[in-house]
Amino acid sequence: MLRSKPVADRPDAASILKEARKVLAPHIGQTSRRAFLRTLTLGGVAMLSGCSLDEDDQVEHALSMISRFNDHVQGWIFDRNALAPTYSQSMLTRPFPFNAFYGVEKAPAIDEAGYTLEVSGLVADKRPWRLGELRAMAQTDQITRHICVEGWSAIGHWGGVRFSDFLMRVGADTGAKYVGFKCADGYYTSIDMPTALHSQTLLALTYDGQVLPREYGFPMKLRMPTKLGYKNPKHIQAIFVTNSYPGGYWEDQGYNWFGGS
Ligand SMILES: Nc1nc2c(c(=O)[nH]1)N[C@H]1C(S)=C(S)[C@@H](COP(=O)(O)O)O[C@H]1N2
Ligand SMILES: [Mo]
Repeated sequence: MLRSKPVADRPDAASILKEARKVLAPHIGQTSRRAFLRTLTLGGVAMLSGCSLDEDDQVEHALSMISRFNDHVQGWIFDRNALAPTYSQSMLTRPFPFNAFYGVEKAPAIDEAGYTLEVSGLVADKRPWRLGELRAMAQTDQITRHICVEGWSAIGHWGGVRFSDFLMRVGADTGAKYVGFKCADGYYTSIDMPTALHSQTLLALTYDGQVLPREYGFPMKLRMPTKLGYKNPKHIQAIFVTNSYPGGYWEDQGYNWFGGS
């Protein structure tokens, strides 16, 4: 049996609760979120997870269980027909902020001539795509708010192909659980199928009416106003449909997987 660590080494109650609140924070209703997080106690964390919280790894385990639980709750209350707010042109944030796990000078410079988008997994048509073929599909655009967990948000204008149109075109199994993304900079993430099919989920090819600039994800990014910033992959190279949980760059480091905003 594991022996408890000396009391001094144990994670303290305040930091466990702080972490638990962080894990639970990406939740939908603002009001219920505040009320729930305010009343969250150590006993509550232990009860949600069935862990006694007297070892670091138990705390980790508890938090990851809460996060998985939170994914289910968010998936369950996600409404495919509820639209995220849209804004007018005059409300655009200028300049739109850049963010990545590296500085802007390191953003990958992708050459359009050599670029193809790979499509794999549970799809009927695995043929790679050229950018021109995506530009030839019906285009739509939207002005929505991007919210980053690092504490900033910005209103931006993205245009491109409705992702549900793309999934239909490649004959995706829309009964599958996940759509995963691999990016040119090594970033990766994955989303739930209901969000993939949401009408505001765009395979974005433009920013503010221009070809998507390098720093915002050329040649394409997935733009979802219903999800936090880290769920929106830039520089997409490969898209796959799967029933095996693909995780993500930040998600594998403890960020909540569903990541609703
Ligand atoms: N390929 C890739 N996509 C990414 C990231 C990244 O580092 N690499 N960072 C994510 C995070 S945390 C944010 S907030 C947004 C930032 O997008 P922006 O540069 O258009 O503001 O991209 C997301 N998608
Ligand atoms: Mo972010």
